[in-house]
Amino acid sequence: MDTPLARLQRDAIPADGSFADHLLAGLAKTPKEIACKYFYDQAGSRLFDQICELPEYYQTRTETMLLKRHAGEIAALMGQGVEIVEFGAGSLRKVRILLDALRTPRAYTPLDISGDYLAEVVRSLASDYPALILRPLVGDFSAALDIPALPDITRRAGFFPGSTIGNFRPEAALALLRRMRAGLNGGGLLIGVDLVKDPARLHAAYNDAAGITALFNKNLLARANRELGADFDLGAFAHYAPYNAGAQRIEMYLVSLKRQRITLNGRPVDFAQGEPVHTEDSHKYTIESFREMACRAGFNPRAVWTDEERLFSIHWLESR
Ligand code: AVI
Repeated sequence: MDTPLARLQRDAIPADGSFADHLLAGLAKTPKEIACKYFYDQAGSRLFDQICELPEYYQTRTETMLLKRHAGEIAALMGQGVEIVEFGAGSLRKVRILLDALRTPRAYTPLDISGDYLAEVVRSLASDYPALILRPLVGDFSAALDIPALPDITRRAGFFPGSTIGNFRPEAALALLRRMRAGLNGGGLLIGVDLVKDPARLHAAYNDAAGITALFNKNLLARANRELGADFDLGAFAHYAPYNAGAQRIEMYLVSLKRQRITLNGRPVDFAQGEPVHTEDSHKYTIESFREMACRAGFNPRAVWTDEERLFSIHWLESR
């Protein structure tokens, strides 16, 4: 029998038409922008999975290696009989490493905006971990994270891998960490954070030779064509992803290669030649700058694990 999906917040699921409204509002701004959460429809999620396998995209394999290498230590810090709350639930492979190392976790609560995705996650875990309480929650972690306690489970540990924290501006990242801390009821947080490094290495990770990141970026326009009957010519926009060393972040844009007018939901939108549309930021931290932000969010940073090249880090933060 399928595990029922509960909603964490009322209105957690975006209303139909919200992509159209947000797109029109974002393209009416100067400079133009499209929120990065719209990358992840089915096609975009598939492209993101391909990104994670790219030779240039060191993040996923480094984080996975670190989780495997330190799984025993992480399990000891999380403790027996814990409920793991995963924010985003996008990385089943990663949570399985934790579940296997913990041996006796009591419950797994994946929180995700996509009910379809959650249903799939739960189906695939239920048979492999029959004793585990699975409690999928449809929710938006940009809203309050008031997660009800499960009967008889007192320990909670958060899991937020993949350096998704980097896709939030520093003030929003701080607010998110604070909300997570509140939602964990005194439990700790295991979080993956991509590190500041040679700009050439960062540049390559977002400008791969196979052009998959470009397709991922342009999927925003392809999605508008599919869902909203827009008429974007994907060949008339360029993927542009420079590293801004001052702000320590990759910035992603779609740049209009010519003066053009497109039609979106029956409305015209004009682009000048060379006009950028901002689509994503991916902030990088030093171990120290991230620990400092975690302190400001009310955590005590404890263990941190990194690889020999210091490409990526995983932090265990305890609630203060
Ligand atoms: C999901 N997030 C952490 C990815 C990143 O690296 O910022 C999204 C991504 N954008 C382009 N490549 C990957």
